[in-house]
Amino acid sequence: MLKFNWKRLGITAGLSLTLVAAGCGADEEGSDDTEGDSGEETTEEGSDEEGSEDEGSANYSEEMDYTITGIEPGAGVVGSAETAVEEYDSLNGWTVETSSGGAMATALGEAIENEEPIVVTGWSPHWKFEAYDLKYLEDPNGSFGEAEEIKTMVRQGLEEDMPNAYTVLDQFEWDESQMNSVMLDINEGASPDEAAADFVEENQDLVDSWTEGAEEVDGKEIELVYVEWATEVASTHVVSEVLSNLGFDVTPTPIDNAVMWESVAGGDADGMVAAWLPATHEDLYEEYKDDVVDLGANLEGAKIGLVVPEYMDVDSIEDLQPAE
Ligand code: PBE
Repeated sequence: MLKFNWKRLGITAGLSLTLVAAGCGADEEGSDDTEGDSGEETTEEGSDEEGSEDEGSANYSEEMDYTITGIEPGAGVVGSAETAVEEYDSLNGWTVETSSGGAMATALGEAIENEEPIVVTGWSPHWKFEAYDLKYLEDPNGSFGEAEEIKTMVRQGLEEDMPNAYTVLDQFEWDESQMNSVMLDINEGASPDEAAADFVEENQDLVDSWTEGAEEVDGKEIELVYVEWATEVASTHVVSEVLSNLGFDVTPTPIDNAVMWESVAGGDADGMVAAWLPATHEDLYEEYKDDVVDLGANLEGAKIGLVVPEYMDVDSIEDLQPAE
């Protein structure tokens, strides 16, 4: 404790120098920082971190208030993070703060701007890996599973009722870089509809492989459900665009994860392209697998885990420090 205080003192001295050197720039950076629980100390802490690159992970953990920045409570990755908190001694006393995928991305961007430590519940593909230098923390206990795939699930009876939509949903499959290009477009300001339309226009061969054997229809209604995660916004709008071009009247409906599964299983929605398996949505899959039709992977090599900025000197979940 004494050692720690001495270190803080050194950092504070360093900070004064940094502030002198940086002029009013440092003030500006801290002044619009309103997110998070760190309260009145946010500005100081942000600047601390800039002047103390050799700080150990003990200070990181305390600076983060032993908090993992999570997303929606219903997300599989949040459940896995809660499991990790139970399984890892290094996460003893930590909490998983839930919010939304968008709020997580904002918090991550702000932390990076200020070179502050942050641990988020992350997943890939995701534009954040293109936008920032990030790394997954190693997960020796396997709380976050291994490689995941994103699968397509449709309601029972869809094949008979809408064989052409079924064909497209069955054949829809792309890779990480293709999905990333749509996510990045949306992150840079395109609407999901615009980004999807551009992608479809520019990738006609790929799209032809999805629509092969499907015939045009005349305004038949179809509803696809999804959760507003960057990955699912991208995939759902691309598939919706392809179905619209075939003549379907498509409604993409954003809802909660559990409701997404439930509505496809109950036949209220026609399908979804957002099933993360085998680990992320394992519980939901177990609950609904007999009532949905599994059309297989639409993307291979997905992953979930705890993600930190590269500048943090931690490589494994075990490098974090428990709350005392
Ligand atoms: N995700 C993105 C979801 C699946 C897709 C990783 C945030 C989840 O954790 O359930």
